[in-house]
Amino acid sequence: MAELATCVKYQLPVKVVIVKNNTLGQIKWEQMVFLGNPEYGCDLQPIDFALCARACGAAGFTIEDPAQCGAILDEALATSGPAVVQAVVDPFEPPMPAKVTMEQAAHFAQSLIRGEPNREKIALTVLADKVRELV
Ligand SMILES: Cc1ncc(C[n+]2csc(CCOP(=O)(O)OP(=O)(O)O)c2C)c(N)n1
Ligand SMILES: [Mg+2]
Repeated sequence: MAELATCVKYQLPVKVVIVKNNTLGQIKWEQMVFLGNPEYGCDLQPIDFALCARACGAAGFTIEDPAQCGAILDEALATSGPAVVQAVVDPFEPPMPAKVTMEQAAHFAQSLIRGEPNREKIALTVLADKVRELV
C-alpha cells in the first residue's frame, strides 16, 4: 500500500488486481493437501482494499458478482492514474493441482477428518464443483 501513495504522487497508471479471499490461501491448502493437517494460522484480518486505495487518492473498485467482472475491469483499466480492484473470491474453493495424486487426495481427506475448522463449507464447495463439472 505504501507504493500506492507513490503511484498517486506521480500519477503512474499502475493497475492492481487483488484476489481477495481473506486468507493465505496457498499456505492453507499446502497444510491440508501436502501435510494432511487442518489449516492453522492462515486467516487474514479482512481489509477493504478499495477503501484503502481511495484513502490514498487512487481509484478503488470491488468485484463481488462474477457477472460484473468484465465491466468493472474495463472501468478500472480506463482510469488514467493508479487503480486497485479487489475481486472477492470463495476462500473455501480448493486450488487442487490439475492432476491430483492418491497421496494428495488422502492428505486432503485426512485434514478434514483431523478437524479442519471449515470442513463442512469445503466439502460443500467440492461437491458443488463436481456437480457443475457434470451438468
Ligand atoms: C516474501 C514471501 N513470503 C512468504 C512467501 C510464502 N508464501 C507463498 S504463498 C503465500 C500466501 C499468499 O497468500 P495470498 O497473497 O493471500 O494469496 P492466496 O494464496 O490466498 O491466493 C505465502 C506466505 C512467499 N512466497 N514470499
Ligand atoms: Mg489470499
